[in-house]
Amino acid sequence: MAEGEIFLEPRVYTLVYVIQGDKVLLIRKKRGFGEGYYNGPGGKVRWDETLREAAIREFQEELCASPGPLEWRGVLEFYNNNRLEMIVHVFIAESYSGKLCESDEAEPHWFGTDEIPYDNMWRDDRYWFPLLLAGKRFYGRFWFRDWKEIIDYRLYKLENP
Ligand code: 6U4
Repeated sequence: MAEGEIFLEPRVYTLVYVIQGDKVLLIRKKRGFGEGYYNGPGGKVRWDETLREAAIREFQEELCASPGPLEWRGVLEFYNNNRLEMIVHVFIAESYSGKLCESDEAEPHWFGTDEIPYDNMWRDDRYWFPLLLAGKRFYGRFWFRDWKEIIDYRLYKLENP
């Protein structure tokens, strides 16, 4: 098979964090992958939409409201049992419009930036979230075993040239 014909299974996802002063908006996932964990709103990017369109759509589906202008902050690759499974683009917004709701998928919660609930988040978040809060851009690769423990990771800060 020619290289260009290889079909890649990993899917592309988005995550959006609204940061207002020293508060961050997280959701508690009520169902699906990562159920019970706090995370940003987000989900799978469809083939007919851009990353930003997907990030806005998922935010709206999960929280009823719409995010303000999105700033791209980083990309994360997640490997499970040595297979690349997810490529996740992380955005922040300083504002949102509309009224936040609880949906079937998610429950919104605000947290102080010094009280991020890492023990109830994906294991990788404790590594890269501080970079997000510090205003950095980043590229991270995380190798999970059975989606539970992290067996290795690399995290790079992306600096302006
Ligand atoms: P549907 O059922 O189609 O609405 P889908 O669009 O597949 O859901 P969902 O909710 O399964 O999306 O997406 C998973 C979300 O979890 C994405 O936003 C990416 C995020 N995610 C996955 N692994 C993560 C990890 N290790 N750390 C993290 N976020 C992760 O912080």
